[in-house]
Amino acid sequence: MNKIGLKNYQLKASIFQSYVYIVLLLYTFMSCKSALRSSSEHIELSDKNADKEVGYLMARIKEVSKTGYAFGHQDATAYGIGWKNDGAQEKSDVNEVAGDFPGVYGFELGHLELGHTQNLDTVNFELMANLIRVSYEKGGIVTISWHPNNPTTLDSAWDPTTTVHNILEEGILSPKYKGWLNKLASFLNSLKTKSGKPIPLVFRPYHEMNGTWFWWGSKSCTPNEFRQLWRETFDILTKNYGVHNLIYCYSTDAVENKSEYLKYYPGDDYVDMLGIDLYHKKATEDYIELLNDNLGMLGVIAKEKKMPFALTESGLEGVNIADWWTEVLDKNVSNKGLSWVLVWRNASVDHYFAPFIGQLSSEDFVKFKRLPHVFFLQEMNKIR
Ligand code: BMA
Repeated sequence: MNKIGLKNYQLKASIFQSYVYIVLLLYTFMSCKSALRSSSEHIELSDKNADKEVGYLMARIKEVSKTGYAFGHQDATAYGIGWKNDGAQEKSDVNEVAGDFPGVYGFELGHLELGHTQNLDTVNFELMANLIRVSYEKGGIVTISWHPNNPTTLDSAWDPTTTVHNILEEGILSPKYKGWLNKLASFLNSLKTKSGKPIPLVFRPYHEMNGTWFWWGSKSCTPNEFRQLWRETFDILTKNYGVHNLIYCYSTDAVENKSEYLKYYPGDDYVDMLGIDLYHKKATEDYIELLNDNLGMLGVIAKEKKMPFALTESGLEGVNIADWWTEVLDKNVSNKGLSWVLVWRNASVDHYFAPFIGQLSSEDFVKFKRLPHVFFLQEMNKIR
C-alpha cells in the first residue's frame, strides 16, 4: 500500500470507528430511556389485547410507588372555585396554589351513556376528551369514573332501585345496556394523542359497591350479580367494541376487613389494579385510623395479587384543618406503598376538596407539594 492508499485506509477506518461509536452511543441512550418501557413489555394485563401503551402506563404506576406517591385531583383542569374551563385555558386550582399541576387526573363519564353532550357535573365531553389528551401528553395519569343513571328508572346513579339483573345477558334491558357501553366505547376509542396513538386510562367503574347508595351497590344486587356485571362489561367493551386502552381498577368504599373488600371482586382475570375510597368525614382520629387500617389491609391484598393500589378518592370537604395535607394526609399515607391519592372535585364553595388561592390550607398544601416523595406533574415526568 502506498502512502495515499494508507491515508485513505486510515481515513475510512476512522470514519467507520466514529460511525460505530455514534451507533453505540445512540443505542445506549435509547436503551436507557426505555428501561421502564422495556420492562413494560412483560406486564400481564387482564385485557390480553391491550395496547402496548397500557402496559407502559402500568409500569409507570408500579414505578411511582417505589419512591413515593402521586397527587391527583378530580376534574382538576375542567373547573375550579370561581372559574370554568371554556376550552381556551390551561388552569387548575392546584396549579394556582402550588405552582404545578397534579400528577393524576380524574374524569367522570356519567351521562355519556344517555348521549348527552355534558356529563352529570356539566363538563362538556368534547372538552373532556381534549383535557384528557393534554393531561396525558404532559405526563399525567388519567383515571375515569362512571356514574351511569339507573338503567331501569333512568333516575341518577344514586337511585338504588334493583336493576342489575335486568341489564345482564338475557335480562330485559341487556340490549339497552349494550347500547350504553357502545357509546362509552366510542368515546374511549376516540381518545388519541396528536400523533394518533391510543391514550391509556385507568378505568374505575362500579366503585363503592359495598355501600348502599348506588344501583350497583350492596342493597341492590347480590355479589354474584355484581361480579357478572363487571365481567360482562369487560367482555363487551373488549370483545364486542374493541376497547383496548384500559387498566381495570376495582375500588370499594371503606371496609371492615379483607373479606368485605373481596366480597364483590370479579377475579384476577378482570382486574389490574386495586383502589379504595376513604373520605375524612368524621373526627380526624377516625380518618387516621381508617387510613391506617384500610390502606394497610389493601397493601397486603395488593402484594398477594402483585397489583398496584391507590387511594382512588379521598379528601376533607372544605379542608378546614390548616395543616391537613402534611399532618393528616401525608403522615398516614406515605408509608403504605400506594401509587396515588386522588382528592375529589372543586365544584363550589360548598363542595371542594383541594385548596384554591386564599383557602385556609393553601400554605400547607405548598409544603405538601414540596415533599420529596409527593409527585405532582413535574415529578411524574421523571418516572418514564
Ligand atoms: C359526588 C359529588 C356529586 C357528583 C358526583 C360525580 O361525589 O361530587 O356532586 O355529581 O360525585 O362526580
